[in-house]
Amino acid sequence: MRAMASRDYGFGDPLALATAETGQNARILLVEDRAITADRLAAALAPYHRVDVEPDPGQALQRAPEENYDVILVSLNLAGFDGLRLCSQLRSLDRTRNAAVLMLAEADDKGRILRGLDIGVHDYLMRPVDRNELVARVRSQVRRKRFADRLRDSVEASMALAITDPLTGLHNRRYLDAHLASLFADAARRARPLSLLVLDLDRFKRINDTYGHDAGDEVLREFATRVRLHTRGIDVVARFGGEELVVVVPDASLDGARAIAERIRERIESQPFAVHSGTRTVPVTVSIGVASLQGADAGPVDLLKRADLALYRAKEEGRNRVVA
Ligand code: GH3
Ligand code: MG
Ligand code: MG
Ligand code: MG
Repeated sequence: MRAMASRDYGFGDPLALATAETGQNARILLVEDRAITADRLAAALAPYHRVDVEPDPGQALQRAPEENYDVILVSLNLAGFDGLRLCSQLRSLDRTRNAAVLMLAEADDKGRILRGLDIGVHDYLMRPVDRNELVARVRSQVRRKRFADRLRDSVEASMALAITDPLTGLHNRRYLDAHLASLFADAARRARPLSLLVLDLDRFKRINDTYGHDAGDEVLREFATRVRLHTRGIDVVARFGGEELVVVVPDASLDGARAIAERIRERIESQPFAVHSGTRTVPVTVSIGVASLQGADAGPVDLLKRADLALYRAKEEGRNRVVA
């Protein structure tokens, strides 16, 4: 049975926001195998929420991770099944652990109620369930859950910001520093090669001086796009400094990495970069230093140092080239 709430208001609708604020219009799963009770509880919640009823605990466990419920009400007294076990599974599954779980209990369930609260079940209701109390307790859980969802979203967003370069959208140096060591350890453990490219635009200062700083920014963004286009998903591309990128290439030998670097160098040189919103183009070239993991390397810092030395030689030898 599915009882629909009043109206399905669109996102951004002030009325929808108002109902969200008051902890209403939530998605609720009621796991109850007594049909009369299930109907009565669903009817009490239906004016405010979207309610699904599921009498079978096995089905409930399959359904819950797919449907993203806000609140799951679980009867502790299902025929031949301990509802507490379902509560515990819902609390531990990745896809359901953010839902609020409430137990429907009877007077002699005191022990299981305490165990339930102990494993993180949010609240409980005693039978016979009072309609007003049901509505109030569900609303308070919806409010708490929405607050927790918002908090989690904003924490995730600021974590993403902390490791992203705002101009290019690439990973920043902080991310590279944090991940290079683990990529290094991973390669050593699997006895696989690991290579690193340091890319630095040639005479970039001149581009800034000639076309302006904004045009320089446009060139940097396009530089990042092209490098990403010519690397794989598992390669880590990071903005290391001003006009300097680092690419970490797992599983690539020195020869393989040199070939990747040469392809990137060629893709930068062959197609002039659009600046001033596409009204003119600028020729750009890049120099690239390449180094690969060697038994003698003490750590990622050595690898970076060798790639940087190779880059220095590429500049010395006339720029627009790859040195490995
Ligand atoms: P080389 O071939 O030796 O690398 O010469 P270069 O001019 O590229 O090297 P240099 O390191 O002297 O200049 C790098 C310039 O990059 C200087 C700095 O103003 C510019 N730069 C650094 N970050 C940014 C940025 O975010 N935007 C723009 N537009 N320019 C930047
Ligand atoms: Mg420089
Ligand atoms: Mg440069
Ligand atoms: Mg530089």
